[in-house]
Amino acid sequence: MNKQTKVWLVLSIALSMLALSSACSGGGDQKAGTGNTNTTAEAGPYSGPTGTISGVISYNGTPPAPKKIDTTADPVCGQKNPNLMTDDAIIKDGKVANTFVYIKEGTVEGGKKIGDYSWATPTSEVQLDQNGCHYAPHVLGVMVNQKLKITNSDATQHNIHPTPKLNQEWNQTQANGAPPIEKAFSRSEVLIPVKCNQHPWMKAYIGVLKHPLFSVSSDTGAFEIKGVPAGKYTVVAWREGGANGEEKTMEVTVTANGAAKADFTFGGAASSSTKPSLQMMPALELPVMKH
Ligand SMILES: [Cu+2]
Repeated sequence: MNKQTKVWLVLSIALSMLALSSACSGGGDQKAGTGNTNTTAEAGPYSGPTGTISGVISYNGTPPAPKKIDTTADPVCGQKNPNLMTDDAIIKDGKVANTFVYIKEGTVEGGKKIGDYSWATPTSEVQLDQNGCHYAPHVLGVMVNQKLKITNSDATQHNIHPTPKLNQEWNQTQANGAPPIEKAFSRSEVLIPVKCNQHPWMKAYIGVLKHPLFSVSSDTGAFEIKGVPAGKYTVVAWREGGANGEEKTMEVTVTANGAAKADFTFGGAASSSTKPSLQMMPALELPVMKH
């Protein structure tokens, strides 16, 4: 048979396997990419020993260069920030800023799941500023129901528009001099893209979690997550890139008062996931189904 027929054959087998597997799992699996732990049993607040997870986010190879943004659509932006650059890849000396690192799931010493514990909503708010027609910070984390305070430091109007999949979508205009907008997200979701309806280049990402075990890498690529219950976890590092960002995963063990290391590297061979998926179909290995 010719190549095209082969591709279609493999594709249709893969599709029927997919249909089978979702029938087996009962369709209740929502964990893909959300960090949702779907808690069923509450273990209350955690009070045992903790440690830290820290590391550095590196980039292997030549990173994409920032590009100058054309701000002619709004002269106020150009006046305040004449050299506005894209901030999807802030990579300096091979170290990656704005990577969202978080504990996705895992087991606390003693056997309970991390998602079974409850965490108090911080009374402090997290700020998202619009300054120079640019969101600052570019990537941030909040806890479920924690207050997000959005400010406008520009002499122009912005329109903040998060586009979540699990939370309520909204968009709101914030004029020059308008008071802060206060919002919160009621469900965990990693991550929610935020855009500005006035300035198409403005983008931010908000990670929403039920626990405080997350961090964003700084300009040196460094991050630290404090107060992690002793246990064994899946730690995810997410950075902007492609349609939905890029993710790296690592199993990390945290001991009482211990300092666990988790260094992540993006770039290089990691770019293989950007190939069109159909191109990879003929080489697809069919999984063995377990029922
Ligand atoms: Cu704007």
